[in-house]
Amino acid sequence: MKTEYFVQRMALPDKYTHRHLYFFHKVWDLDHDGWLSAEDFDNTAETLSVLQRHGKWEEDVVERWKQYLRGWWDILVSETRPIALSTPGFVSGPVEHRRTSSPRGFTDSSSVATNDDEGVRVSFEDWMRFLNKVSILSDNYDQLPDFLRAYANLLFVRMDSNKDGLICVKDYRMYLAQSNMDIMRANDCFAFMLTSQDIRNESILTRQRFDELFFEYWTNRDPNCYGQYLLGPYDSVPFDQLLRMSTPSNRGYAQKAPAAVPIHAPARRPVYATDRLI
Ligand SMILES: [Ca+2]
Ligand SMILES: [Ca+2]
Repeated sequence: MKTEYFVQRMALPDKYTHRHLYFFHKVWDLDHDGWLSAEDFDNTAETLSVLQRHGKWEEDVVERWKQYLRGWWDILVSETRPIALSTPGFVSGPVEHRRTSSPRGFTDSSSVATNDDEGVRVSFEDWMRFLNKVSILSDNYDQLPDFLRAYANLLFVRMDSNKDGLICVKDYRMYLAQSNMDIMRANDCFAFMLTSQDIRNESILTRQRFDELFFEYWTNRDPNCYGQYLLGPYDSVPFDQLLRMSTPSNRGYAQKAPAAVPIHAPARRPVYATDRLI
Protein backbone atom coordinates (compact mmCIF):
# COMPACT_ATOMS: atom_id res chain seq x y z
CA MET A 1 0.00 0.00 0.00
CA LYS A 2 2.78 2.36 0.93
CA THR A 3 4.52 1.74 -2.37
CA GLU A 4 1.32 2.31 -4.36
CA TYR A 5 0.82 5.61 -2.56
CA PHE A 6 4.36 6.63 -3.40
CA VAL A 7 3.90 5.82 -7.08
CA GLN A 8 0.63 7.78 -7.15
CA ARG A 9 2.40 10.78 -5.70
CA MET A 10 4.97 10.54 -8.49
CA ALA A 11 2.28 10.37 -11.16
CA LEU A 12 2.44 14.13 -11.70
CA PRO A 13 5.28 14.53 -14.19
CA ASP A 14 8.24 16.58 -13.12
CA LYS A 15 11.60 16.71 -14.80
CA TYR A 16 13.58 15.68 -11.74
CA THR A 17 11.61 12.46 -11.29
CA HIS A 18 11.54 11.94 -15.05
CA ARG A 19 15.30 11.93 -15.49
CA HIS A 20 15.85 9.70 -12.47
CA LEU A 21 13.20 7.26 -13.68
CA TYR A 22 15.11 7.12 -16.96
CA PHE A 23 18.47 6.64 -15.27
CA PHE A 24 17.12 3.98 -12.92
CA HIS A 25 15.35 1.90 -15.56
CA LYS A 26 17.45 2.49 -18.67
CA VAL A 27 20.96 2.76 -17.27
CA TRP A 28 21.16 0.79 -14.04
CA ASP A 29 18.35 -1.81 -14.21
CA LEU A 30 20.02 -3.76 -16.99
CA ASP A 31 17.82 -6.85 -16.71
CA HIS A 32 14.70 -4.64 -16.79
CA ASP A 33 12.91 -6.32 -13.91
CA GLY A 34 12.07 -2.99 -12.22
CA TRP A 35 14.56 -3.39 -9.36
CA LEU A 36 18.23 -2.78 -8.79
CA SER A 37 20.22 -5.77 -7.62
CA ALA A 38 23.83 -6.88 -7.29
CA GLU A 39 23.36 -8.66 -10.63
CA ASP A 40 22.54 -5.35 -12.32
CA PHE A 41 25.77 -3.88 -11.00
CA ASP A 42 27.71 -6.93 -12.17
CA ASN A 43 26.17 -6.52 -15.63
CA THR A 44 27.13 -2.85 -15.62
CA ALA A 45 30.67 -3.82 -14.64
CA GLU A 46 30.86 -6.22 -17.59
CA THR A 47 29.50 -3.61 -19.98
CA LEU A 48 31.96 -0.96 -18.78
CA SER A 49 34.93 -3.31 -18.91
CA VAL A 50 34.12 -4.36 -22.48
CA LEU A 51 33.61 -0.71 -23.42
CA GLN A 52 36.90 0.25 -21.80
CA ARG A 53 38.70 -2.42 -23.80
CA HIS A 54 37.03 -1.40 -27.04
CA GLY A 55 34.81 -4.46 -27.31
CA LYS A 56 37.25 -6.96 -25.85
CA TRP A 57 36.65 -9.24 -22.88
CA GLU A 58 39.54 -9.41 -20.41
CA GLU A 59 38.89 -11.39 -17.26
CA ASP A 60 41.10 -9.34 -14.93
CA VAL A 61 39.53 -6.08 -16.09
CA VAL A 62 36.03 -7.46 -15.68
CA GLU A 63 36.82 -8.64 -12.16
CA ARG A 64 38.27 -5.25 -11.17
CA TRP A 65 35.14 -3.47 -12.41
CA LYS A 66 32.94 -5.93 -10.55
CA GLN A 67 34.78 -5.35 -7.29
CA TYR A 68 34.53 -1.61 -7.80
CA LEU A 69 30.81 -1.59 -8.58
CA ARG A 70 30.01 -4.03 -5.77
CA GLY A 71 31.41 -1.39 -3.44
CA TRP A 72 28.94 1.10 -4.90
CA TRP A 73 26.11 -1.38 -4.56
CA ASP A 74 26.88 -2.00 -0.90
CA ILE A 75 26.88 1.74 -0.21
CA LEU A 76 23.56 2.16 -2.00
CA VAL A 77 22.02 -0.65 0.04
CA SER A 78 23.40 0.84 3.25
CA GLU A 79 22.13 4.30 2.37
CA THR A 80 18.63 3.14 1.48
CA ARG A 81 18.15 1.28 4.72
CA PRO A 82 15.85 3.25 7.06
CA ILE A 83 18.46 3.16 9.82
CA ALA A 84 20.92 4.85 7.49
CA LEU A 85 18.46 7.63 6.65
CA SER A 86 18.56 8.86 10.21
CA THR A 87 22.34 9.07 10.42
CA PRO A 88 24.26 12.27 9.67
CA GLY A 89 26.58 12.13 6.68
CA PHE A 90 27.08 9.45 4.11
CA VAL A 91 28.81 6.15 4.29
CA SER A 92 32.21 7.19 3.03
CA GLY A 93 33.58 3.91 1.77
CA PRO A 94 32.63 0.44 0.65
CA VAL A 95 31.19 -1.87 3.26
CA GLU A 96 31.56 -5.62 3.27
CA HIS A 97 29.81 -7.04 0.24
CA ARG A 98 27.05 -9.35 1.25
CA ARG A 99 24.66 -11.65 -0.49
CA THR A 100 21.96 -12.38 2.02
CA SER A 101 18.50 -13.79 1.92
CA SER A 102 17.51 -11.58 4.84
CA PRO A 103 17.12 -7.81 4.37
CA ARG A 104 18.53 -6.88 7.74
CA GLY A 105 17.52 -3.38 8.71
CA PHE A 106 14.82 -3.05 6.06
CA THR A 107 11.47 -2.46 7.63
CA ASP A 108 9.43 -1.41 4.58
CA SER A 109 8.94 -4.71 2.83
CA SER A 110 6.64 -3.06 0.27
CA SER A 111 9.55 -1.19 -1.30
CA VAL A 112 12.58 -3.34 -0.54
CA ALA A 113 11.99 -6.89 -1.64
CA THR A 114 14.07 -9.98 -1.23
CA ASN A 115 13.80 -13.62 -1.99
CA ASP A 116 16.01 -16.52 -1.15
CA ASP A 117 17.56 -16.70 -4.57
CA GLU A 118 18.37 -13.12 -5.43
CA GLY A 119 19.09 -11.35 -2.15
CA VAL A 120 18.61 -7.64 -1.60
CA ARG A 121 16.89 -5.51 -4.21
CA VAL A 122 16.41 -1.74 -4.32
CA SER A 123 13.26 -0.13 -5.71
CA PHE A 124 12.88 3.22 -7.44
CA GLU A 125 11.23 4.55 -4.28
CA ASP A 126 14.37 3.64 -2.32
CA TRP A 127 16.48 5.25 -5.01
CA MET A 128 14.50 8.51 -4.68
CA ARG A 129 14.77 8.44 -0.90
CA PHE A 130 18.52 8.07 -1.31
CA LEU A 131 18.63 11.00 -3.74
CA ASN A 132 16.59 13.09 -1.33
CA LYS A 133 19.21 12.47 1.31
CA VAL A 134 21.95 13.37 -1.19
CA SER A 135 20.13 16.66 -1.93
CA ILE A 136 19.73 17.53 1.73
CA LEU A 137 23.31 16.77 2.76
CA SER A 138 25.16 18.10 -0.29
CA ASP A 139 25.50 21.80 -1.11
CA ASN A 140 27.97 21.34 -3.92
CA TYR A 141 29.82 18.75 -5.95
CA ASP A 142 32.56 18.23 -3.35
CA GLN A 143 29.95 17.20 -0.78
CA LEU A 144 28.45 14.43 -2.90
CA PRO A 145 29.03 10.86 -1.64
CA ASP A 146 32.38 9.38 -2.64
CA PHE A 147 30.93 6.87 -5.06
CA LEU A 148 28.97 9.51 -6.96
CA ARG A 149 32.12 11.61 -7.39
CA ALA A 150 33.91 8.46 -8.53
CA TYR A 151 31.12 7.96 -11.05
CA ALA A 152 31.62 11.56 -12.23
CA ASN A 153 35.31 10.78 -12.81
CA LEU A 154 34.38 7.72 -14.81
CA LEU A 155 31.75 9.59 -16.80
CA PHE A 156 34.09 12.46 -17.64
CA VAL A 157 36.91 10.19 -18.80
CA ARG A 158 34.47 8.08 -20.77
CA MET A 159 32.78 11.12 -22.36
CA ASP A 160 36.02 12.92 -23.23
CA SER A 161 36.65 10.77 -26.29
CA ASN A 162 39.56 12.82 -27.69
CA LYS A 163 41.20 13.12 -24.24
CA ASP A 164 41.74 16.87 -24.32
CA GLY A 165 40.27 17.40 -20.86
CA LEU A 166 37.19 19.17 -22.24
CA ILE A 167 33.72 18.04 -23.29
CA CYS A 168 32.47 19.27 -26.66
CA VAL A 169 29.30 18.37 -28.52
CA LYS A 170 31.15 15.67 -30.49
CA ASP A 171 32.20 14.01 -27.22
CA TYR A 172 28.62 14.19 -25.96
CA ARG A 173 27.19 12.76 -29.18
CA MET A 174 29.64 9.87 -29.15
CA TYR A 175 28.82 9.12 -25.51
CA LEU A 176 25.11 8.97 -26.35
CA ALA A 177 25.77 6.67 -29.29
CA GLN A 178 27.93 4.32 -27.20
CA SER A 179 25.22 4.29 -24.52
CA ASN A 180 22.47 3.45 -27.02
CA MET A 181 20.70 6.72 -26.24
CA ASP A 182 18.85 9.02 -28.62
CA ILE A 183 21.46 11.01 -30.59
CA MET A 184 18.92 12.93 -32.70
CA ARG A 185 18.67 15.65 -30.02
CA ALA A 186 22.33 15.63 -29.03
CA ASN A 187 23.02 19.13 -30.34
CA ASP A 188 19.98 20.66 -28.63
CA CYS A 189 20.57 18.88 -25.32
CA PHE A 190 24.22 19.88 -25.28
CA ALA A 191 23.38 23.51 -26.14
CA PHE A 192 20.81 23.52 -23.31
CA MET A 193 23.59 22.87 -20.79
CA LEU A 194 25.76 25.81 -21.91
CA THR A 195 25.83 29.12 -20.08
CA SER A 196 26.69 32.33 -21.92
CA GLN A 197 30.22 31.97 -20.52
CA ASP A 198 30.45 28.39 -21.84
CA ILE A 199 29.42 29.69 -25.27
CA ARG A 200 32.12 32.35 -25.13
CA ASN A 201 34.51 29.48 -24.30
CA GLU A 202 33.83 27.99 -27.75
CA SER A 203 30.85 25.97 -26.47
CA ILE A 204 32.86 23.49 -24.46
CA LEU A 205 32.56 22.25 -20.89
CA THR A 206 35.56 22.40 -18.61
CA ARG A 207 35.90 19.83 -15.85
CA GLN A 208 34.69 22.43 -13.36
CA ARG A 209 31.55 23.07 -15.41
CA PHE A 210 31.05 19.34 -15.86
CA ASP A 211 31.14 18.88 -12.08
CA GLU A 212 28.62 21.68 -11.58
CA LEU A 213 26.28 20.08 -14.12
CA PHE A 214 26.79 16.68 -12.55
CA PHE A 215 25.78 18.06 -9.16
CA GLU A 216 22.69 19.67 -10.69
CA TYR A 217 21.76 16.43 -12.41
CA TRP A 218 21.55 14.58 -9.10
CA THR A 219 20.14 17.24 -6.81
CA ASN A 220 18.44 20.16 -8.59
CA ARG A 221 14.64 20.07 -8.85
CA ASP A 222 14.45 23.25 -10.94
CA PRO A 223 12.79 22.20 -14.24
CA ASN A 224 15.15 24.55 -16.09
CA CYS A 225 18.40 23.48 -14.43
CA TYR A 226 21.30 23.25 -16.87
CA GLY A 227 22.51 19.83 -15.75
CA GLN A 228 19.40 17.80 -16.51
CA TYR A 229 20.73 16.40 -19.83
CA LEU A 230 24.28 15.62 -18.74
CA LEU A 231 23.72 11.86 -18.60
CA GLY A 232 21.46 11.78 -21.63
CA PRO A 233 18.20 12.97 -23.24
CA TYR A 234 16.00 11.37 -20.58
CA ASP A 235 12.79 12.77 -22.05
CA SER A 236 13.24 10.72 -25.21
CA VAL A 237 11.22 8.14 -23.24
CA PRO A 238 7.80 9.40 -22.03
CA PHE A 239 7.34 9.88 -18.30
CA ASP A 240 4.28 7.61 -18.12
CA GLN A 241 6.10 4.79 -19.87
CA LEU A 242 8.93 4.97 -17.35
CA LEU A 243 6.53 5.30 -14.43
CA ARG A 244 4.74 2.11 -15.43
CA MET A 245 8.08 0.31 -15.13
CA SER A 246 8.10 1.37 -11.45
CA THR A 247 4.55 0.21 -10.77
CA PRO A 248 4.71 -2.77 -8.41
CA SER A 249 2.35 -4.90 -10.50
CA ASN A 250 4.70 -4.56 -13.46
CA ARG A 251 7.84 -5.51 -11.61
CA GLY A 252 9.34 -8.83 -12.40
CA TYR A 253 7.31 -9.39 -15.55
CA ALA A 254 9.53 -7.60 -18.03
CA GLN A 255 11.42 -9.75 -20.45
CA LYS A 256 15.02 -9.95 -19.44
CA ALA A 257 17.47 -8.28 -21.77
CA PRO A 258 20.53 -10.22 -22.87
CA ALA A 259 23.76 -9.40 -21.07
CA ALA A 260 26.55 -7.66 -22.93
CA VAL A 261 28.16 -10.09 -25.36
CA PRO A 262 31.90 -10.06 -24.77
CA ILE A 263 34.46 -10.42 -27.50
CA HIS A 264 37.44 -12.37 -26.28
CA ALA A 265 40.68 -10.46 -26.46
CA PRO A 266 44.32 -11.30 -26.93
CA ALA A 267 46.26 -11.70 -23.69
CA ARG A 268 48.15 -8.41 -23.86
CA ARG A 269 46.15 -5.24 -23.38
CA PRO A 270 46.97 -1.54 -23.70
CA VAL A 271 46.70 0.90 -20.80
CA TYR A 272 43.83 3.39 -20.90
CA ALA A 273 43.19 6.60 -19.04
CA THR A 274 40.31 4.98 -17.17
CA ASP A 275 42.74 2.54 -15.54
CA ARG A 276 43.31 5.07 -12.80
CA LEU A 277 39.66 4.89 -11.88
CA ILE A 278 39.62 1.28 -10.80
CA1 LIG B 1 17.18 -5.38 -12.13
CA1 LIG C 1 37.13 16.31 -25.41
